Amino acid sequence: MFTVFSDSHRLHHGTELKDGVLKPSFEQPSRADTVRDRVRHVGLGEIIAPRTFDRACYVNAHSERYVSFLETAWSEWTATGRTHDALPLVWPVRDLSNEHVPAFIDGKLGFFAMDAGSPITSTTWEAVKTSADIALTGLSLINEGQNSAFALCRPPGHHAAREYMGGYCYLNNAAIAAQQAITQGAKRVAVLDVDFHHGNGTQNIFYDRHDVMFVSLHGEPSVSYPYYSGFSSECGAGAGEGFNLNYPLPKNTTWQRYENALIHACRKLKDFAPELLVISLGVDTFKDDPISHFLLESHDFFGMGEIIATVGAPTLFVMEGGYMVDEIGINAVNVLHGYESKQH
Ligand code: OKP
Ligand code: ZN
Repeated sequence: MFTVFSDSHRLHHGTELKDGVLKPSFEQPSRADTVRDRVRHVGLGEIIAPRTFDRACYVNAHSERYVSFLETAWSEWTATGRTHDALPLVWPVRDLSNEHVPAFIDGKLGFFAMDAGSPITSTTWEAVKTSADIALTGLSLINEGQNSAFALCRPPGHHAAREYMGGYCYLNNAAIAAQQAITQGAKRVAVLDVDFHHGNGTQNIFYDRHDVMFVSLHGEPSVSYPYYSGFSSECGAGAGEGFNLNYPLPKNTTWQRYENALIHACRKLKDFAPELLVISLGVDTFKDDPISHFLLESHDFFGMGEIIATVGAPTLFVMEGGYMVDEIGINAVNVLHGYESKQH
């Protein structure tokens, strides 16, 4: 399997509030390098650089005004004399107005963000754009005849919705690739999200769509980030009703329980018969992940890949979360090896 990777991810490294103190984010540059090193070490396949894509590919999944915000946020922030990471501090919750986009950057930051977890620095946009291009390049490989590809994206994307960033995410790499496949003529595309956290952004982008099915396994929102989405009652809207499927699972979920849910999810996906399957591949379901609450072991990730293969569709793996432990490389590549073990 080809891996698409770029050193440009290192252009993004920011801060986050931890227990009320601003510290380096859990979402560190070393993450992607650790996974790349593992890909090399086991000889998964060639590692190639991303191609560049038109801005229109991002605007297909996000709104024009949101992409413009991401492009200019840093210069608007520094024009006010500030030099540290741009972070939102106020949000238009419930009865406050969502009608007017503020003109001032501090208002825009809250308007276009779900939390303070996605800092913007001078070089964030360059890294973000390249991360989306990595996913789009992975899709191109599949269009050119590969059965699967690994888009080693960083920063991740699945919390980024049509009009907001959050949870370390800016552009939704998986959604941009899924939408690009539809734009190119695919009739049915599915996104399966196995990151510990609910992919609220991907759900948001495709919620009213019947051509893109979204399925997610994640920590129960009542006790796990992002707290306000990922409930099993969220089934899609309008024409999209029945094409959004959530599997919230309790804290301390082990492989046995996870496997049952995943087999169920993959049967639903197989029934949908997608022409392309996009996997939001977070490996923060690992037992030692510092911000998550499942108990998967490294070898369980091989089983995850085997089950994903039962959907029987060309598969684009898009890297999402997985933090701070060396095993993220082993775990991500175990999924890919598990998948490949079922191909002939
Ligand atoms: C991104 B991805 C932990 C705070 C959690 C945001 C988590 C984003 C996860 N103390 N903040 O889905 O892995
Ligand atoms: Zn996650």
